[in-house]
Parts: sequence; structure tokens; C-alpha cells
Amino acid sequence: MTAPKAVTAVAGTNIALVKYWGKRDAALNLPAAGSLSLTLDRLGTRTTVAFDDGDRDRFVLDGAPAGDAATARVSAFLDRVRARAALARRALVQSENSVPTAAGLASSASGFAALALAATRAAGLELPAPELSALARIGSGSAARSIFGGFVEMARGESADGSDAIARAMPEGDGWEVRLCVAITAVGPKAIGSTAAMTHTARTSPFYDAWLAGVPGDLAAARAAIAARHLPALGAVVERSALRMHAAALAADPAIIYWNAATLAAMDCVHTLRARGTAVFFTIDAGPHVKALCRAADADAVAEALRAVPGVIDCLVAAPGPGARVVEAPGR
Ligand code: 2P0
Repeated sequence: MTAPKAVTAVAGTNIALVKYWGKRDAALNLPAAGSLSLTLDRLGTRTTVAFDDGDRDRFVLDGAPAGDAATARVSAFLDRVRARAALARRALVQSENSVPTAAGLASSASGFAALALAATRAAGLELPAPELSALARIGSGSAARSIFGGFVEMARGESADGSDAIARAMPEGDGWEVRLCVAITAVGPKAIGSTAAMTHTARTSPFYDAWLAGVPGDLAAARAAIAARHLPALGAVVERSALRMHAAALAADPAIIYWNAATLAAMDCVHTLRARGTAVFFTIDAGPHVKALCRAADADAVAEALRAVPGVIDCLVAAPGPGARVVEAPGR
């Protein structure tokens, strides 16, 4: 028996500015359209993987053994790593999310990005970042983006095997001092997971095709706004992409409604701030929380205004952060 070699990796979550909502292949988890995001310096995951002589994979999440469904999802992901590395050993996976307890912000994006990096390194593989991104995508579509830092674009890809459905960093956005103010509007897990919600939207929403048809134009506009560092131009895309994604989900049958009263009040707060002259724009993911994009210089005032909204529990300010990285490994 050789001693298990533990590798620890960390990854920040990312917030999509042009949303991903729909798949063209469920088995390989290929997106139906591209997306574009900002990787954050907080709200991330730290994951340690050690392959050992256990008879099954074990997954410890935030200090406690994870449930069967989460463990099975991690184990299926490890099967792909084992197949690539010609490895049979099972693994102990320990993950910690740096999110406020029970805020419902735990992220599959940072989770599978950190797992992809830690597991491949622990298995003796050194994958180039694009390959790591394709691997992380199989765990969760948004995880492909958290391999990279800052502004990131995820490609839809054309190939059936998913080799070109990968993310890339957008260095033209590096150093742009923007912030995302995350207004937490509820505690507890979201009502319906994104995978199931996307599938249900694609099957039953009359707006799904219209949603998909708009994504390439939104991506082009977001790219141009980032290259020009034009926040109002980027913000216009950010709000319409989120609202059109939610419109498609709201029109599903039965409807998928992620918003609560505080979500709407926070959206209104953002519009009020904007009417008074602050460049601030909201986005909303598969949950009730509102994320406000603004300049770094305005972030404290935006966060303070959002904290004062009835039903908002707290508001965290996040900056652009780095991509997934190894923090502890044998011989380091
Ligand atoms: C995104 N969201 O682009 C979209 C926009 C939320 C709204 O949660 O099925 O968890 O694991 O590939 O990556 C992305 O969904 O979905 C997501 P799966 P994922 O961030």
C-alpha cells in the first residue's frame, strides 16, 4: 500500500453575465448556447482529493458526510478521472464552501472546478487548462468557466464529443475594477436545481427557442462592452440576459419561479440607484438572490442600499478573482 497523495485545490464561483440555460447533450453536459461570466474572489470551494485503498468513494462536505445523491455525482465524476489516468483506486474527497451557512449560495461551479483540478493532480495528471475546463463541464456546465479567472467566455462548441465546449479567459477584461454585490434574499437550498429546471424549460416553455436565439447577440454585445470597458453597455446585456432566461423559465409549464418578494424589491432598488445616476445592473441566477454589477468605487454604497431593502438578509461584495489553482500538493 502506498501512502495516499492528497492534493488540495481552490476555485472561486462565477456569476454568468450572459446566462447558460439549456443543454444540447445531457450525457456530456454540452450547453445549447455559449455563456460569459465573471469569476469571483470569494464564495468559492476548497477541495482535497486523495486516492486510497478504500472500497468506495467518500465525500465529506463542510465537515459532514455528504448525502447519497451528492456522493454519487462526485463518484461519477471521479470515474472519468480514473478512466483518463488508468487508475482503479477510490478516493476521499473533502470540500468546504466559503459561503455563509445555509445561504443557498453553495455553487456547483466552484465545486466541480476545484474537484476537477484536485482529482486530476491527485491521479497524476497535469491537464492543460482547456482540457480541465472540458472535464469540469461534465460535472457542471458553469464549472467549466471557474477554471479561469476574471471575465470568461464559455463556447457552445460544435463537436459531438464536447472537446470544443470549453471556456477561455478574456484577458481584455483584466484589471477592470468592477464588483458584484450579492444580495442574499433567503436561506436554504433553491426550489429546483438548475439541471432539472433547464430540462423542464426546454421541454415545456414556448419561450425557450426565443431565449436561445438571443444568446449569440448578447455574447457579441458583452464581448464588445468588456473590450471597451463600457459598464452601461455591459450592464444592459447583463439585465436582459437574466430577465430573458427567467422569462423562459417563468413560461415553463408548470412555471419555474425563483424569485421572492425581496428579489423584486432588490431589483427595484438597483433601478432606483440607476435612476439617481449610479451605473449598477442586476443579474439573478437559479435562485432568489440578486447580484448587482457596479464599479468598485460605487460598491460600498450599492451594498449599503441593498442591505436596507426589506427581506435582504445581507449583501456581500465580491471582486474579480483568479482561476482554479492548487494550494497544497506533495512536494510543493
Ligand atoms: C449560469 N446558472 O450560467 C446559469 C444561469 C444559473 C443561471 O446555475 O446542469 O449548475 O450542472 O450544467 O452549471 C448554471 O447551471 O448546471 C447555473 P448544470 P449549472 O451560471
